[in-house]
Formats: sequence, structure tokens, C-alpha cells
Amino acid sequence: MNPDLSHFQSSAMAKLRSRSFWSHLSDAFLFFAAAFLALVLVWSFWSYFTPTPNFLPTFTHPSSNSKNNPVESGFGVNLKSDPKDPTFYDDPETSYSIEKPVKDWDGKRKEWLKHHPSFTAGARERIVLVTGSQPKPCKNPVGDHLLLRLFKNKVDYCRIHGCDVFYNNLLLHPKMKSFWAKFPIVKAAMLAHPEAEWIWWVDSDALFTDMEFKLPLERYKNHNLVVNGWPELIYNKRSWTSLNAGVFLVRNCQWSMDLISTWSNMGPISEDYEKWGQIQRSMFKDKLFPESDDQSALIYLLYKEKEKYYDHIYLEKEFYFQGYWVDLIGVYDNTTERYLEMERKVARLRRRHAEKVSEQYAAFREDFLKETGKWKRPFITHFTGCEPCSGNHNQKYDGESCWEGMVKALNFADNQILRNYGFLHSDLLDSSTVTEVPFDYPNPTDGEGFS
Ligand SMILES: [Mn+2]
Repeated sequence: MNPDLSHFQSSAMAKLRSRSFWSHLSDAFLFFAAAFLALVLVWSFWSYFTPTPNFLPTFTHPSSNSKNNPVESGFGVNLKSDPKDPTFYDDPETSYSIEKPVKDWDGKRKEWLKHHPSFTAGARERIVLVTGSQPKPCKNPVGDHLLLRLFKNKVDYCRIHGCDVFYNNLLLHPKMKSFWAKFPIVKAAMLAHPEAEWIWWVDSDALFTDMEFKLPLERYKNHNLVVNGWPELIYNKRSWTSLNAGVFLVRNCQWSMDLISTWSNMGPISEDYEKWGQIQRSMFKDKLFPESDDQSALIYLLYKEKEKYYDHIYLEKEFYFQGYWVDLIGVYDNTTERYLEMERKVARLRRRHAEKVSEQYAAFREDFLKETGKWKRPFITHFTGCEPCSGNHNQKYDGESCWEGMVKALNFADNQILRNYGFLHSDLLDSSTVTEVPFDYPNPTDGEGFS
């Protein structure tokens, strides 16, 4: 403590202690007199100004009086105002193309936010989830159906947690195909969403299997890219699977713009594309195909330019930022049972509620999850190698296990949503039937039963 301050405090205490009983009594009298007066004043104003209780909020017609009222035109943000002041959008030099770098993006984003102040509050947490699939119908007969369900899963997650979703099914650069296709999309999404701090790329073959879990953004405040990965595998084993590039969270900033262009320049837009493939194969002995791929490219950057990249990239391994499906499909049944057990014991956890306030119930559950340990729901399950659209799954798996695994994961996730609508799949392998959820489910008096 500051010595001057401590002296002041102790002398003030001494003064307080030396005051007489009578002075305390007169203070008390004055206090009550003032409080009474205040009460009378508040009460009289209250009866003057309180309008007739109005149960329903007032709805005004959208065309009337909405110009200056930001709250009216969206969830606290003004969706109707775009002032005339020029921004990067008006600069003919600004290009969405992956081949033309963007400069001074931080300054440009900041300038845009200055002209759209209603977006400033909450800007640090705003996320746009970006995903997509190929432009043509799937070769696999159930491919499009699976893609629809995988997309629905992402929409469900974002409805609960308030993220926006952009689904792209076009190649934005003719050369940037398959795993390279995401970079032109992510770059374009960054420019299209200056209001968002984060772009969250989630592969079409990945799905949320814990609808309650929220990204721990606070943990990433000093980082610009988050991927699931293991430093020891990158630096000691040099494995091309030491991280997974199918799900990543990237900050909408200049650093990321630069990373995306460096990263993409190891892809098919580069004249050295073939050479990059050879470099990657000589570096990662477990990489079996010759083409340069995005995942190897990122590991290469982390390995070769550790000083430049390591401190800015968060390798998340504490939870399933994305998890390999083969490790996870076995846990859904047990996890379901463990969560029901939790709810049988705690009425607050099984209380019915509106879907919109689900995050509150996720927070309630936090205290109980620590005990659950390995039976915590995996956050994201990634069906790597299953190729739902083409059907050309990795020969390591048979098609049946990919298909069954996906159906199980989808229904497991869907149950977490459906419950808010009063229904459940009682069999995770049966996608087409549901049962109505009884009131106060799973009440201990129900016993084990719900099928
Ligand atoms: Mn994938």
C-alpha cells in the first residue's frame, strides 16, 4: 500500500473511533430522516409516471420511426444505417480475390466500425461461422442428405450461441479446389464482415456434438489463429497430422490476412505448387500423397518460422476443438447416460426452458461437468476421411462405419436441440422416429425408463 494512503486511512480510523456515542446517534437520526424523505419522493414520482402496465411490448411498423433507433432494427445493432462516409468498400483497390493482398486491414476495419457505432459493443466476441461444400450435387446418393444435416447442425449451434453462418457452395477461385477452397472464402468473409472479430471455419464433415459448449474466447485474446494441435508432434515428430486444419478460428485482422496469403501461396495458385508438395513430403514422412495440402503447409510454417508464427497460433488440445470421429463414436451412448444421471439429481438442470436461454443452463451444468471427466460431450466430431459427398472414403474405414458413425453423431447432437422442442430420438441410430419428452424429464420417479 502507498505509505501516504495508509497514514491517511489510519488517522481517519482514529478520528472515527474517537467520536462520541451522541454524534453516532444524531448521524443515525439524520440518515433515517433523509431516507424517509427520499422514499416519499420516489413514491410520489412513481405514481405520477408509471404508465398503465403493458404486458405486450409495443411494435411499431418497420417503416416508421426506425431511422434513429438502432435497437429496433436488429439485436441491438443497426442494420439499416450505412453512412455516406467512404470506407474500404469504396476503394477500387480493395479486392476480395485471394490473389490480391489487403493492406492496413486493422485500420480499415476500425474506420468502418467508427461509422457503424452500434456494432462496436460486443465486437470482440462476434463470430461468423463459415462452412460450405462443392457446387454440384453429391456423387454419393446419401451425400446431399448428409450435407444438409451437417449444415443444420451448424445452424442449430449458432442459433443457441448467437453466431452468424455463411454457407458457401462455390469455388471462389478456380484453382483453389478441395482443401484449398476455404481460403478464398475465409478471406472474402473477413472483408464482408468487418463487424466480426472472428471467422470460424468448420469443415462440412465436422459437426457440433456438444451444443452447450461455448468457445473460451478469453483464452485466445493474445492469439490470432486457433487450431487443434500438439506442439510435441510438430517439433519432435514432424507429423502431418500434428494439427488439424479442418476447423480453425481466425481473427479478423491484418496478421491473419498476411497469414492467409502466405498459406495460400503454398497452394495451387502458386507457381511452385508442385515444389511445395515435394518439400512437404520430404519433411513429413507420414504424408502419403504428393500434392501440397493446407494442413502440411501450416505445420511447415510453424516449424520453419517458429519465431514468426508460434506465439500467434493457439494449439488447442484441452477439449475437442475438433476430434477424430474414430475416437469419439463410442462415447455418445455413455455420455447420454451420464448427462441424464446428472439431471436426475438436479432439478435445475432438467427444468424446461426456452431455447434462447440455453446458455444459462449450460452455465448451471458447468459445476457438474468437472466430475464427469471423460464422459463430457466432445465439442466437435470431425469425420475426417469419410468424404460424405463423394463417398470416396478412406480405405481404412468401411463405408458402413462412416455412415453409421455420422448418423449416430448427428442424432446425438440433434437430441440436445430437439429436447427444447419437446422430442427426442430414443435410438441414436434411428433418424426418423422421435418420442415426446415427458414433463420434468428425467425425473427420478421415471426410473431409468424413456424409450
Ligand atoms: Mn474435414
